[in-house]
Amino acid sequence: MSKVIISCALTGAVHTPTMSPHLPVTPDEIAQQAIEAAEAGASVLHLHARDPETGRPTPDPDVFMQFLPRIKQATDAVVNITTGGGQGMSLDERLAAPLRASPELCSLNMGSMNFGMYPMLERYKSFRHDWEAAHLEASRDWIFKNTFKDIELILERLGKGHGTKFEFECYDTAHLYTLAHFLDRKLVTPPLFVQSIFGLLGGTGADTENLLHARRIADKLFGDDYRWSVMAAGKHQIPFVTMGAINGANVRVGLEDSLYAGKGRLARSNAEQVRLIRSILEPLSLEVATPAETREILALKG
Ligand code: KMH
Ligand code: ZN
Repeated sequence: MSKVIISCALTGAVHTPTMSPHLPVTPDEIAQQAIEAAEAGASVLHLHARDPETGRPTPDPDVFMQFLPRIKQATDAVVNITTGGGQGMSLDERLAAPLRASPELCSLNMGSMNFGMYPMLERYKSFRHDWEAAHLEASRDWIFKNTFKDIELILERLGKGHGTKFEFECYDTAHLYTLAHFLDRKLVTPPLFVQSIFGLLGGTGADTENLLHARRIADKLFGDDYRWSVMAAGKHQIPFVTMGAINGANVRVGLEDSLYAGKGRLARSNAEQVRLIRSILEPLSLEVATPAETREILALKG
């Protein structure tokens, strides 16, 4: 059996500083936690940036550049920069940091969708920063825009232009068919790194049937031409990535996807979640891929 790639999504653009004191937001915190996550066994580090003062998601490439070189210098892990960015960011803004950094890997979201963060409002009485409640509330009327034209532009500018490969974010079976469309048109090159996402409001639900269905449809559409990975939101994270791994998937953890490391217990760091999933995978005889093995499995530019 092929080794399991552990991706770690460090901070994202969904959770806010009030929700956890352990969410890394400053460049120092992001660099430190990324390095620890790599030491714990994550061979892919998926990165967003935050305004250092307020913790608000930012697309500013200068902020990315405050932590990317430090991570690259201290680890051999594959850097994966978001092209999804965050709520309210234009496509040009979303692409600014990836185009500047020219990473081996970037996320690429395979369809436009609702992305519901507002239910989290009910869990908190007050917030440390003004932007936090507004950010969650605004998701009621936000469309996460990833049109065919947007996807093509990202493939053209980053894929063709920089040799970057992609973590194809598939929030539903429909997104697998969209990816197959781009494969038919030869705009993407195998092996495809397909990330199946479960449990986000607006995407497919965290039901085992959906996980198995995603696997069946991906097998049918891509055969040997894809490497599968699973991530799930909140309390579904560890159960779903474990089920995914047992069914042949790679795994993604990290505070972008869940703030927890057990029922009601906030993860103290991203590395804690990496260690947690490792402690589940290894007794199942699922070996963890090194960065070099990950580069080979995904055929990255290195
Ligand atoms: N936030 C996740 C559900 C991106 O950054 O482009 C997926 C993600 C998307 O990481
Ligand atoms: Zn992300």
